Amino acid sequence: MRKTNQRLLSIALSFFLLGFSALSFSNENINISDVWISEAPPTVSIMAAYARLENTSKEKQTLVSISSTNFSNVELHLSKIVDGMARMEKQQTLTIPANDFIELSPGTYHLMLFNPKVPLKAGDTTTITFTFADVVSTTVEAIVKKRNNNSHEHHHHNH
Ligand SMILES: [Cu+2]
Repeated sequence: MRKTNQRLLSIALSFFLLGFSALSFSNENINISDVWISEAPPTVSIMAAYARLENTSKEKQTLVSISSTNFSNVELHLSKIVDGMARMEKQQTLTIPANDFIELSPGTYHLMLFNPKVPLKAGDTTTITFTFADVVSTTVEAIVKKRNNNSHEHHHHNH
């Protein structure tokens, strides 16, 4: 598990794009930064979002739910290549080891945002609330950006 996380982390880092605006929030346990939503055509009902989740505490922290007032629901997914095919699996929780971080980024962990109430285009912002077990919920601002790499798109994804 640990090894898998390390590999995913390095994949995540290789996708990491510099220059995100510093939209961040921290409490004593969790620091959430670089929260962004990939711009999608207005007809698309699912958007993908990414963030850096850092655990600054001495205990592991587990993300148990995510929500956004602008979307009907939010899921955490993990993209994987299975038999040469890109697939994603819904994750119920995500545990960040003590003093470690997990990057949600194209090709690995990501958030899927369903049914936007207000359409979002590049430059718009909305809020996303992250709830960790035993920690007060954290609401952060997310900015919509154009995706500037060629990783697989999410609108082929069926739910
Ligand atoms: Cu997904």
